[in-house]
Amino acid sequence: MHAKKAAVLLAALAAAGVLAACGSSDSETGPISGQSEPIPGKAAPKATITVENGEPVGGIQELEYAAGDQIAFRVESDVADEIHVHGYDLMKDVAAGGSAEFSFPAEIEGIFEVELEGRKQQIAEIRVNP
Ligand SMILES: [Cu+2]
Repeated sequence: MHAKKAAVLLAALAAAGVLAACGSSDSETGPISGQSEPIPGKAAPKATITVENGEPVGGIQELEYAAGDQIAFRVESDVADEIHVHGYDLMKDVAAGGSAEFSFPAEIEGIFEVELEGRKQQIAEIRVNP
């Protein structure tokens, strides 16, 4: 009787643990993918998104990659804001008249917004094809 009750309790705890772990640590995230150097010849040319008066010059920039590519772009902005890459959930501050650079592997497929978070202004769209 007691043993069975304990087993049920353990199962419940295990289930709760799985739920609690959701979102915090992703087991799919590779071990040392942090500062991966762009591979010469493989890396796409680095795009530059210029922001003037808080808006992307030439409209929302479309950046297209294949899964596994290195996504690399630079934002030059005349306004201070925080740049948010959706999907990959990367954030970087940019100062007025400053720039911010992003470089990360295209490991999530789909279409993702890049946004000036404070202004809720989309500046680019990243498309990662399978
Ligand atoms: Cu955002």
